[in-house]
Amino acid sequence: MSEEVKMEEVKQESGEKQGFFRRLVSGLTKTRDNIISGMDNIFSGFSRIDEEFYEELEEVLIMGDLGVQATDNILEDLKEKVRARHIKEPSECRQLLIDSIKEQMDIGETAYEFEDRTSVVMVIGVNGVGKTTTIGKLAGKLRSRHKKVVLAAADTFRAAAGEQLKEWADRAQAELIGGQEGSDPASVVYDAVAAAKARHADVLLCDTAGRLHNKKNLMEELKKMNRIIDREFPDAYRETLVVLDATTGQNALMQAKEFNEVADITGIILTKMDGTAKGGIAVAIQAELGIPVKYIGVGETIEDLQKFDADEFVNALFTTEKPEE
Ligand SMILES: Nc1nc2c(ncn2[C@@H]2O[C@H](COP(=O)(O)OP(=O)(O)O)[C@@H](O)[C@H]2O)c(=O)[nH]1
Ligand SMILES: [Mg+2]
Repeated sequence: MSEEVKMEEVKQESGEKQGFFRRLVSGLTKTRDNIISGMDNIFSGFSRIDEEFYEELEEVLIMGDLGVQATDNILEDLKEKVRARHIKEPSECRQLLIDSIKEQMDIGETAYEFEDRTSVVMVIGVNGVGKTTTIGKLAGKLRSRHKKVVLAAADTFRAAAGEQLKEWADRAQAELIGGQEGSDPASVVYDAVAAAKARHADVLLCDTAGRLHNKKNLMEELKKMNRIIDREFPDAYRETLVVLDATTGQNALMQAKEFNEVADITGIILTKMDGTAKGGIAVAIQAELGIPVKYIGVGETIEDLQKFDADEFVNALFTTEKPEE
């Protein structure tokens, strides 16, 4: 890669980072207002650290959609730190709490390995969560890094789904492999794998139909698609991402659990983080399932997909700085 291209990438990454923080700060306004005002009331309202103090904190964290599991872990960790460091002032707990949430959210270095390997990415999730949109955004992101991308329109349930993906493919300048409405999604995946191999594509992204109401069907369909990829493309690096709509809060957590039962999920994409009051769900999902949140959607355009950065996320959740927009 030339120096120029490298510089361009670095610039893009750091610009992306600033944008990420700004959008998060504005997107998380409602969540933050709920959590922070609740917390700051506690930090200023209590003169000592006692059971009641912890109980109030617990309530605020659960109300903020962080979930029971994450809240328990965070409070255990906080209590431990308070004990070990002989902390007496409630206000000193603020930073400890932030650190503890960051520790909860930290994901490994390997989370984005697929972006730089020859890989097949299955994208699953219920209807309307943003699968097709996210695939379009992800394709755009990969294309801007000069990756060759093929999209499989394996949601053959509705004709509109294929057309929608076609628009995204054109926008991102990726190749699309589709099938007739009602055709077998596995055969679309088969064709897409053949195309990806023939064109030496870097990444194959598979859009799927979002039917969770019949678990057995869904499981069979996913298995069939996975078998084809295993057989036809054994060397490909594999990724199965579940897309969840952050605005649905605890429902998103339930969906993640159900999909986790039928597929080997390697990551989560949380969409609609712009303007949701339930951003805390990112913490809950990661704590309860141990599956990393890899990207978040913060709007409807091709630029509106960001890598999930736990540090930035927690900072945005607790910042007192006002969004510029
Ligand atoms: N505000 C916002 N809307 C989104 C986001 N991601 C998807 N959407 C919208 O959600 C709706 C459903 O998206 P779609 O990709 O068709 O969902 P699918 O059924 O899972 O494929 C569309 O109107 C998208 O524009 C996001 O991050 N933010
Ligand atoms: Mg779709």
